[in-house]
Amino acid sequence: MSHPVKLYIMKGSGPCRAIWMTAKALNIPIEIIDVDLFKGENKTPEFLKINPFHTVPTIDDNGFIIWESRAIMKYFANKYGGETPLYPKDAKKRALVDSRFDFDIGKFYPALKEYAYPQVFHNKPSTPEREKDMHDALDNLESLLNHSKYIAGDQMTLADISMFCTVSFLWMLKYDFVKYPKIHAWIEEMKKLPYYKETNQAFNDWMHKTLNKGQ
Ligand SMILES: N[C@@H](CCC(=O)N[C@@H](CS)C(=O)NCC(=O)O)C(=O)O
Repeated sequence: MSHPVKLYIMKGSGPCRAIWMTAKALNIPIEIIDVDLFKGENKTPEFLKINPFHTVPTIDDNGFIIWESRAIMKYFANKYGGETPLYPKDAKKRALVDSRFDFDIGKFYPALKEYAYPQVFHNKPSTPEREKDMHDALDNLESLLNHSKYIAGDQMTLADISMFCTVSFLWMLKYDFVKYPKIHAWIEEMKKLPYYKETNQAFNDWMHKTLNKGQ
């Protein structure tokens, strides 16, 4: 008998939200196992046996274990998605989606990490160089959205979910997207997804708690 897919996640984390949103989008039966990084639950011998890299998200699909959110999202679509437009089978359409996934992990996320993490986690100001890299990545994203409603065409794909979860970390800085009207509109569109609220509640709660503390 097949069991629900076990998602080892910390609910507020970006990549964890991304795989949770994907599971919801594809109606995959799941069991959530909370892993609290602040309590070191990703470094216990039990968890290290599952994922020696000690990262979340990690999934266990009836004995098949894999980590790295983008690989998990693609696995979900390949295994459970059928003909889903979220990860099209057509080679060219899929290449576009993969290209956006790579832009997310290869350029946008590193710029965001350098720019935002020191401010959010260590209360350290940013530097002009980091700001420039962040703006450059945001300009790239805005230009994609100048050409189409979503980042890989006029239909939403898994790359939008992944990118949305990355970009939303900027809310922690009360980031003003006024310079980026297309990104702003796209964020508002993504928030309308029926599973947005449930899967992003913990992040939004954490953000409000953190921001209120700083006031
Ligand atoms: N590229 C990975 C990043 C995973 C990652 O770094 N997750 C963080 C939480 S957001 C984590 O588990 N950190 C704990 C650690 O690295 O020990 C993905 O997309 O899944």
